[in-house]
Amino acid sequence: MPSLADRSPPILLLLLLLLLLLLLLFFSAASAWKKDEFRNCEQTPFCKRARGRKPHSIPSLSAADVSLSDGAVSARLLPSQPLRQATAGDDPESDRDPPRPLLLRLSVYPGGVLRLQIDEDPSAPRRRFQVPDVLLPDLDNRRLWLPRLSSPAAGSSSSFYLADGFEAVLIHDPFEIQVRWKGSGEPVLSLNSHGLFDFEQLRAKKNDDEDWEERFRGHTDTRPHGPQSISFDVSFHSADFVYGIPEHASSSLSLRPTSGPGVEHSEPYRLFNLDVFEYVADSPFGLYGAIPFMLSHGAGSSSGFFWLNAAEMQIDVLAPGWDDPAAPAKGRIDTLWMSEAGVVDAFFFVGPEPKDVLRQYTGITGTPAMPQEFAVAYHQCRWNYRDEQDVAAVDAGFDEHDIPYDVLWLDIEHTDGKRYFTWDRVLFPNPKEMQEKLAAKGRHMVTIVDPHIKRDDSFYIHKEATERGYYVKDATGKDFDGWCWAGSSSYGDVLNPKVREWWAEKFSFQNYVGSTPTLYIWNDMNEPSVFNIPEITMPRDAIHYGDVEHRELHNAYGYYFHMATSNGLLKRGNGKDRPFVLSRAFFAGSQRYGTVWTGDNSANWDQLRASVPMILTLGLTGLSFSGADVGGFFGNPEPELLVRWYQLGAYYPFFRAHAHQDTKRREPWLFG
Ligand code: NBV
Repeated sequence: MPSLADRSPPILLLLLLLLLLLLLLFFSAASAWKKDEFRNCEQTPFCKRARGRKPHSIPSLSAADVSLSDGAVSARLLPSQPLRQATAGDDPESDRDPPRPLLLRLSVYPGGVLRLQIDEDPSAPRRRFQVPDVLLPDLDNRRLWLPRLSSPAAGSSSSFYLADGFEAVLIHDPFEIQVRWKGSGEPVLSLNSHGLFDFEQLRAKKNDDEDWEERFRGHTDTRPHGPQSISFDVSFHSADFVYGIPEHASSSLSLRPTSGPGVEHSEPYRLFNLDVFEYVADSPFGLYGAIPFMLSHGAGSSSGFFWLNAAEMQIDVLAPGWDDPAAPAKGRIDTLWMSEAGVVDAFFFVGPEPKDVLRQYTGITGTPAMPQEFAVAYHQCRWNYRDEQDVAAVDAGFDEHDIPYDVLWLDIEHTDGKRYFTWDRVLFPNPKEMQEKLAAKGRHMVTIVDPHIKRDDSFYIHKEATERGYYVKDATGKDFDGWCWAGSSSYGDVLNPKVREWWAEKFSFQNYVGSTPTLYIWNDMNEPSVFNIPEITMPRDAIHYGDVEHRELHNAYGYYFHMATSNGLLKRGNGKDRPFVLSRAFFAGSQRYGTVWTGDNSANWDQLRASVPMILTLGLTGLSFSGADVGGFFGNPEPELLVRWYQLGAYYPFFRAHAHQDTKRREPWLFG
């Protein structure tokens, strides 16, 4: 019979294994980022399909009827050869009707900007969404009139003037766009050099059995208009690094490859505005904002590419050799851009210096709003300063300890039951006096105004929005009703200019009772965040103004909300007072409306580190006024971390300490 001693090693091993299991369980519960709550590329059919394609493996398109019209280049894109029959094993959605021609237009703007637009022809069953209000309103007037198109004798391409030293070329078959140095002919940027351009045209269902619905975590996206994605490759020539496309958390400023040799497994960079609980410090997963603008830099020059499209986007940075492992390209970075919907409205920026790329990008989307002087100083925030006594004590604490600060913030608990624009009457009975006391010392206050509106018939904002039909609709046409801080809530349809005007009015001193001229605004949860829907956001089949589907607009919802708020503050001050509005969600152009921050980070060293490339990336993509929560939002920083975070935060353009309501108080003097 084996003795106990003989049996003890397996028992010990078992105990050890059990311990390991418990530890694993503990750590997976402690790191709260719930990866499974968000779709990955494999679970996103348009992304999976586009990512699975090999270079030049899909039927190519060629440019026909290339001509100059109205000072721009126009052409039709047609299949190069008759379409092959869809073969068994192909993805079902490639079983398409013979395509209608696509309409292509190339136009030029001063300073080295080429614009490429590709859309369906007017016979398409529906108009695809083209994001309005992002490009500067005078852009059309600034377009250069192209006098001439040059074609070589064989007629295989057409080239035209782009900027001094640069030309643009449309190669006809298969169609490809190139931006080149004029003298040497060296390419700077190109699109479709690898034959990955694909445009799913809108069509009727083949038969009633065809299933267009998509399911994720128990929710069905009805997808009434079917597949409509667009994808293509973009190459940055003379490039050693690429940057940009916020927002994701990363320890690296340059974008690491996400596919190709040497990349084990990675998701593409995802641009889909999301409220991500306890995000991790290094991941290509999407966060609160999206700017589909990438910059390249190399020994020779810098260049940039921007795709104005607000639908979910996924972008791969391809490692050298992705196309041909035997001959990895040197000094060129290839990328793959994939979007669920919309049109091609893309801009190429020739550089050649980094500052030129920025000038070209902000030349079309706008430069940052000039901040208020107080806004570049130190801000003190916490979820939540409890009541007026708490506010007075914190304010006095700064004076007692001789620590400079300029702005005190109030989070959601200051309201009457999360009805924004109201005050909790017990905790904040005298909001005006409270602000005036701060103002007497030259200080300001910021209150939070989120986009979810409490569905409460006695709340006048809800009543007005309901009566006027100002809410986003669900797929059945009823006011969309989702769950957020206020409980059952609806969301203003800020794509509608009338709704934005109505919203802006809410900030007048008369409407926002208890507000004073030294009170400014914070927009949170504007991705928009909806707690009871998968991925914590609005369903893609919700309907906006002009029959636009939420999927087409998603990444710009927060932008419009920020815009409406910012315009509200402008109006309130009769245009004389510069607005200050902090927003969590953002899109290209948000720089014109105010400040952004990197959302709910955590009190650890990795997140302190990640804040630097995150903020620099925002700066590189036009949003120079940004910051991260000093101290870390979740968790309690040890004194050393907090001190270091203050030292770093002093150099953030936007410098605000902030903390979750479950954390210990951490006004700076509490740390000895
Ligand atoms: O309004 C409460 C918080 C706010 O403090 C934070 O800064 C936002 O990013 N808000 C998110 C909602 C709760 C997050 C757990």
